Amino acid sequence: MSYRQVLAHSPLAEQIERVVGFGHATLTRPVTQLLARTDIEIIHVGSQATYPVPAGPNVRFVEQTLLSKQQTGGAPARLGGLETDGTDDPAWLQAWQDADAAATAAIDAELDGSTPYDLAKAVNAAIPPGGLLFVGASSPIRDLDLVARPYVVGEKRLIIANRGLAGIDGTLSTAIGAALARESTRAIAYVGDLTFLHGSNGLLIGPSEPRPDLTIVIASDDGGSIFTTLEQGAPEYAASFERVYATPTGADIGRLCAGYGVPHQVVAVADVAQVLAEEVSGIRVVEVPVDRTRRRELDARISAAVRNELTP
Ligand SMILES: Cc1ncc(C[n+]2csc(CCOP(=O)(O)OP(=O)(O)O)c2C)c(N)n1
Ligand SMILES: [Mg+2]
Repeated sequence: MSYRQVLAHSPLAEQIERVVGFGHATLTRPVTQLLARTDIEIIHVGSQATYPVPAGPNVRFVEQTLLSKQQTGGAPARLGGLETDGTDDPAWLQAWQDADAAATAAIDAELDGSTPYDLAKAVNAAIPPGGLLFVGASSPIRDLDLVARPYVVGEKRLIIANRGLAGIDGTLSTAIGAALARESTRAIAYVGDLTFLHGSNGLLIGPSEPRPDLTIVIASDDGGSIFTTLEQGAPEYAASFERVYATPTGADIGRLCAGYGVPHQVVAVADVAQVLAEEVSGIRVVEVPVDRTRRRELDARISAAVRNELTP
């Protein structure tokens, strides 16, 4: 969903009067910036520990347990202001849905079928009802967040990630454990190359241990692409960027997989959908080369296109 682009570029954002938040929102800056505002009412189900910025006096924390009580039919609790007065204005929801549709179309028009966002779209579309998607930190989860299309409610896909402090460690082991617990031949782990390399020893599974059916999709750009989109990716730091932030490894992922006896193939973004539609037995690795050098420019183009589309 393009909500982060809509929040950043639509005049609708200025009309927000109240925010009700759940969970620990750390994924995108427009959301963090919204939660840092002090001129609107904010209700957060949780505490400062799950609030991504120091809460201002306009933030009210509500305990999760108060909500559960009401769901289970216990004594009606005052939910710290979560109640609404009167009926909702349907035009408000419609305006956001229209903005999302316009932004999504503008984003799609910037994608040429080979970008990391095209890969995220293919992964998103490959999860069938009942399937599992485990998403790695860094760019994959943000790319997916931007281009994922809503699924039909009730179809019960499980999409999970390790968040916490967004570590790239232990990701493969978590994904393998999750796939063991939720059997499906369409279990997919979608991770960056450094995330894969960091946790690659999770591929070492003893001969008498169970192995899940799991496809590990690697967005393979030889380094950390997320940093190209942040402050340190600015042209003035280019001289030290590769060594300090991108940290390319030159690792041969195919040979690494061979050492673990795990099948590996290199697949172009355009062919990912077809490969992910295959029935899978055991663990396999699908390495998808993507370009990180044009990512900063691509993100700038996407933002400009959405701004252009949503600015009256
Ligand atoms: C354990 C750990 N070490 C270091 C980091 C800092 N870090 C955040 S993103 C990232 C790069 C990840 O690269 P990759 O998995 O290839 O994803 P990309 O952004 O390239 O798609 C690093 C090193 C971290 N999050 N966790
Ligand atoms: Mg990478």
